[in-house]
Amino acid sequence: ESKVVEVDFAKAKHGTFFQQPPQFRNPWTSDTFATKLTQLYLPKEVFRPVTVDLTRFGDRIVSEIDALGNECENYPPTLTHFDAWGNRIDEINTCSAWKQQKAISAEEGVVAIAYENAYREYSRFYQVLKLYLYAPSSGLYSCPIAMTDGAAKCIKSLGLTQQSVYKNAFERLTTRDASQFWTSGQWMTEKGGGSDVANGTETLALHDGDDEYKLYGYKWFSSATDSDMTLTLARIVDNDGNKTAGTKGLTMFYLETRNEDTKQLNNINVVKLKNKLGTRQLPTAELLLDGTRAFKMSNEGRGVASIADMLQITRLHNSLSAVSGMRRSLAMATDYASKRKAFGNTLSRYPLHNNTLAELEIETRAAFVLIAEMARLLGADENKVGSDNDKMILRLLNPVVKLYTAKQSIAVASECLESFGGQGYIEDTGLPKLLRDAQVLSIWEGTSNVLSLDVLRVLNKSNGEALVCFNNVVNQKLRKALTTSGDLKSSAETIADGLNEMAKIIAENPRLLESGARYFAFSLARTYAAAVLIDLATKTGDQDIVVTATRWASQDLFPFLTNNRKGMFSAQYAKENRDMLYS
Ligand code: UCC
Ligand code: FAD
Repeated sequence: ESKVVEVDFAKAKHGTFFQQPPQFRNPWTSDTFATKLTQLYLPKEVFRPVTVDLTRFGDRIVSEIDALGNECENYPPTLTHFDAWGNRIDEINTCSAWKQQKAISAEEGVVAIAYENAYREYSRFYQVLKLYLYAPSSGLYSCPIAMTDGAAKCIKSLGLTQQSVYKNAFERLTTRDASQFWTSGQWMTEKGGGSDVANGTETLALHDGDDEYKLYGYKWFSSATDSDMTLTLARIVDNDGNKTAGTKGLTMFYLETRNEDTKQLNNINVVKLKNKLGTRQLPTAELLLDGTRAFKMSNEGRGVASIADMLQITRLHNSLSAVSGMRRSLAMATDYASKRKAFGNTLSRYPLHNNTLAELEIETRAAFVLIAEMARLLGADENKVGSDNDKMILRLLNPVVKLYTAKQSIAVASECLESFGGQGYIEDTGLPKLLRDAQVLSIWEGTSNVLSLDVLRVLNKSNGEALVCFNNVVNQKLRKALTTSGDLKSSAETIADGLNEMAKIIAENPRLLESGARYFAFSLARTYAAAVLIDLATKTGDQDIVVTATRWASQDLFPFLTNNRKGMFSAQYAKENRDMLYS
């Protein structure tokens, strides 16, 4: 007689094992490194109210905002060209979660904080922290927020906050009142070139009285096209039909996307929505401007130089988004490692797995240091408490930090996905979008190479003074460590020697920078982060920071020197490249 044996799959349809998913915790209180560093950067009387707000906001992100962010991913925007009666309407339809993100951004003051300036030179730091928590849960609403902040900064820099149309725009961009809040676009890229804007811009501006113009052109990439206004570039045509080529022919314009009374689009055709690898939450469109009413905002021919104020801000937002993406991916990966078992143990018990994650942790910490420094320097500059050195470093580090953090965020997101095994590749875990959305960060707002060339622009414009200033500032941060002993001292010596060698090589042969610009920028990013970490480690003696500093500084901090030794920036190498690639 056969015995009935109960086996696990006898009745179950899906097996009996269910993996505990990673848990998303308050991104502020769970981020021990960010909270520790913030206490070192902010005076106590500022830290206290800021951490109260960030703790509350962190809870709101977990309980409410993150789900809205996922909804934005799951319900991407669509475009309706015609209504039922054949009228051209070009309506961009966004989900309700996207609209709620707009209201949340206003209420939480993610732009306003910087302009209310309640904590003076620390206000930018506070704003950057808030955005750092918000970005990965914002469903890419962080993108319009970046451009909104950039537009407000532009209006302020040009001294226009009290004037005509700009007064209303500035108040709306920086308000906390959701019913009044406006977002801005940034329409720079045309088909002929997004990097070389000066030669790529075909859009023409015809004078229409006073500062008013009508714009005709085709904007090839315009994100968050549901924005209320935008800043853009165009070439003014004079009464004889003449226009100036290149940078000198470009002027910056302000325009509102809809007519205030009729709510009709401002002679803008939304030709199509882009079909993108990531950032699917975000309506990115091709736009035809067909007599769009606009106001000349910059002096004639100063378009690129004027919109650079916007770039300074949007590139900072890009950097903080990169770092927050790294932190979010890693937070999920470490939580998962403590739950997922393989070969009898949780992953967190395997030194090999931990080595992999710890490298990402060090990378993320160094990247956080870079954005903390950017926030500190920008706040100081805006409140006129920074030195001339600070101003120079702010300008130099802006492209450096953007390009470096963007690149690292892609690598970190990719490795974190792998740490989930197959689940990292599965859409409804929400993980793949972390990689998709990271990939854009090194493309928009200037690609890695174009930003490396911007670093050279800073050196050239300052006659090399920027590099001297950089070396001085870094050496200053190393001073204390150089008087101690042990790992921190030897790291400091390596950096000081490397900086000298790099400066000498460049002085002898500046042309090496033409092909070495990217590795040069990487070297600046790595050494700057190392110097700040070493400085903090020596000043505080905090073991966690000492370990971070020592590990960070033990990698190749000078890829420019390493690759120069290989002859990578030589004419011979360049010729071999051409033969290899295009033969
Ligand atoms: O991608 C975009 C939006 C994406 C969505 C928003 C995401 C926000 C982050 C979200 C996070 C989730 S908008 C498109 C962005 N496009 C770019 O970034 C363009 C990339 N290309 C460049 O950056 C190029 O280097 C150009 C366009 C700036 C090069 O133009 P030119 O005309 O060839 O450059 P010039 O002749 O060297 O510079 C003209 C003037 C000079 O000033 P003056 O005349 O006083 O000597 C430069 O010093 O502009 C000044 N200038 C700058 N000033 C040029 N770049 C800068 C700068 N970065 N800062 C200050
Ligand atoms: P190109 O300029 O053609 O560059 C191609 C490659 O050549 C790049 O790798 C670049 O690094 C390299 N390169 C170019 N010049 C040099 C050089 N001198 N030396 C070495 N390498 C070089 N733009 C807007 O204006 N507004 C927006 O809202 C906006 N939203 C976007 C949203 C998304 C999702 C994307 C993907 C792009 C968006 N862009 C937007 C456009 C973006 O800013 C441009 O794509 C970007 O600046 C690069 O320009 P390009 O595409 O013309 O590339």
